[in-house]
Amino acid sequence: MGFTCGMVGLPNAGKSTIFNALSGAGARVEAYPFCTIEANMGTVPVSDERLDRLAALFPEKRKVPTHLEFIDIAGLVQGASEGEGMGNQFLSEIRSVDAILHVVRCFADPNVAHVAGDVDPIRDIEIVETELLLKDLETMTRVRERLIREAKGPDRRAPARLAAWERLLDAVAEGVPLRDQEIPHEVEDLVREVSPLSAKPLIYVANVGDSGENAHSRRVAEYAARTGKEAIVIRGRIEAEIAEAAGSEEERRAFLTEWGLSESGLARLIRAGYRALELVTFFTFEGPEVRAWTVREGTTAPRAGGRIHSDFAERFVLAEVMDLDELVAAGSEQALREAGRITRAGHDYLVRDGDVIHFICA
Ligand SMILES: Nc1nc2c(ncn2[C@@H]2O[C@H](COP(=O)(O)OP(=O)(O)OP(=O)(O)O)[C@@H](O)[C@H]2O)c(=O)[nH]1
Ligand SMILES: [Mg+2]
Repeated sequence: MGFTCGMVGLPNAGKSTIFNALSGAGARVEAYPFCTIEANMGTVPVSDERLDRLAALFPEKRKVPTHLEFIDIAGLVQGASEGEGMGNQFLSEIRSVDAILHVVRCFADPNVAHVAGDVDPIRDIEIVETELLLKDLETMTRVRERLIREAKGPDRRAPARLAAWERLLDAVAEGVPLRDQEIPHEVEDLVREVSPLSAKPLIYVANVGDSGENAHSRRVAEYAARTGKEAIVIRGRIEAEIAEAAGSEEERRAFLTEWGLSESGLARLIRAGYRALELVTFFTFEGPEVRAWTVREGTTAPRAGGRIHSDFAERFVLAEVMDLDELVAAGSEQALREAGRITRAGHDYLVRDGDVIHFICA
């Protein structure tokens, strides 16, 4: 099970460009709208200096990073929820993603057409968000019909479910995304099952072009802050060019420095994705691999073990948990053990970001 971020935005916002930068997958980038017709999928290894430090203790082992998946979806236009543009098809493609990256055009370039005429990020955000809400409205209205039928049946809880659902639906109709609504417990499972688009965590990606932060991207940042979200500024084209040109990690760093960038926007984007999805990373050094893994915050030790091997969840006995910094400082597992700094954790232990875990199974 991976975690997937779906990229949405108007045509020519730079979704495929940023996707290319992320994945080096070489998705087609063109200066005319609707260049992306089929969704591109890419798996992006997440570089993490903690994994590097841990791997340095085990030079004989292979280093395996964790990864995030990205889906580059065709551009959305006004009326998409009714099938305009590439319409419904890609709205169904984002149904299955865990988080939405909303790429917003913040660069002016006369050579790159803008479907709405000029650069106006807030208007663009509102167009896209309206389409997502309209799609939810449609899906949720269908579910409401089912709930109406159920409310006439023998299930005594059904009328309360219907009432709760209708309250959510009414608010969506007024433009309130589900992520900003309190979800009544009667319909929590239903929201999970239906997975409405406006319930998914969302990050804005301001694509600023070559010269960095500008007035447009500042408006996006303000808008994001007002609505309790994050906005990441990315120089899409430069990052994509660097990703393509750099043969190695060192070369990539050198290019970034040359452009006056201390860190790639993509690294910041991945971290924002982790925050939005409330993900944590833990590490293992079983067998021939030193490895990073990703789970949701609040995952118990046996379930985290189940990520490695489905058996681990059932056969779980205990987890030996080490603090990565302490392990690196001690220099070896043995030294840490002698210092009495390995914690034995049971079934209820919730994995924390940065834990190094040795699973002991029956
Ligand atoms: N000047 C400039 N152009 C860019 C930048 N990012 C992307 N572009 C250009 O904008 C055009 C559209 O970029 P894409 O990445 O294909 O846009 P998209 O959002 O995937 O578009 P659709 O697939 O049609 O929805 C291409 O010509 C890109 O080279 C940028 O940072 N600066
Ligand atoms: Mg595209």
